[in-house]
Amino acid sequence: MSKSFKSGFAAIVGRPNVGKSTLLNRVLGQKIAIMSDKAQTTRNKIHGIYTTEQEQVVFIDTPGIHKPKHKLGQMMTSLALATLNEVDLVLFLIDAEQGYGRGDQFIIDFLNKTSVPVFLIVNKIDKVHPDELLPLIDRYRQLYTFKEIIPVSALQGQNVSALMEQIGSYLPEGPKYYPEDQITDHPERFIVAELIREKILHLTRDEVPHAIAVVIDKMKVDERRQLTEIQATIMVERTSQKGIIIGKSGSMLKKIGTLARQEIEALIGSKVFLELWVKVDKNWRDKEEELKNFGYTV
Ligand code: GDP
Ligand code: MG
Ligand code: K
Repeated sequence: MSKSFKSGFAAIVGRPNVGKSTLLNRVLGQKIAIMSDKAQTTRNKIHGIYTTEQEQVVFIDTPGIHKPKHKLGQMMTSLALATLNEVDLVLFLIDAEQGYGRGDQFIIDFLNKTSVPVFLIVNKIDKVHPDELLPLIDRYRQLYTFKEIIPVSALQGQNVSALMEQIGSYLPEGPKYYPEDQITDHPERFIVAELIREKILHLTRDEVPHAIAVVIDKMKVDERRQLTEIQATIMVERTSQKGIIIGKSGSMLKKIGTLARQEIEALIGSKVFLELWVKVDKNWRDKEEELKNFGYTV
């Protein structure tokens, strides 16, 4: 019997130059080194997708968690907070040599507003004497209750496989969001899924919990008809939720589709043919125990 597949989203946060990109490169291999330079997204930016036989981790960046520099700062901050509440795990990276800095407090204030499990990743251990690690870790421990504290060297690779193992143990059961050979995402694809999800959450208010996922099954440009064909599946865990999302004679699904399509068209600058499916998958987010362990109220 094979174990069930686990998957989830991990946000990587930390001050500039602590080694976030280096860690991702290390975890994902060379291929990720050149990331798409496509338009900046207002929300999450996928950095990379790590897939093994048993699990898939989607690493995302949360832009708003850096100290706001511009007028949009406030909005970005609340978006980042929303993001952090939706991921399965936060990896908070620090630089063992630099130690504590003011930027860290900004991030910790953020973390204090969420209930998501957070790992403290003490990076660049190759640059310090082991004796220096404990006092540093103690300092951070006083500021926040981390689920795990893992010293690594992203550059040299020490302890990175142990980190991946720990990440795996915190992932809920879930689907393979992306094909195993895909290590990065078209930003558009991700935003499209997010836009659809946003419409659902908005239109159904509290009737449908956050335990839904939108998976883009197909996104293809039809040159001849000059439009983009998109097929997406909305995954819910109960039949009753499916009913709410479809609505009377399909009215809710139609509303979701129309609103999402308008925004997607504006985003990608092309006409869109959007087909939405709703699928009940009991295993999807069937992990109340785990969520409770993490401090969520279900
Ligand atoms: P980011 O801004 O957080 O994405 O940081 P980067 O990944 O760009 O790393 C900033 C600098 O720190 C680069 O020069 C990296 O080579 C260096 N760096 C990252 N991780 C390590 C590490 O584990 N050990 C050492 N010695 N240097 C590192
Ligand atoms: Mg970077
Ligand atoms: K970054």
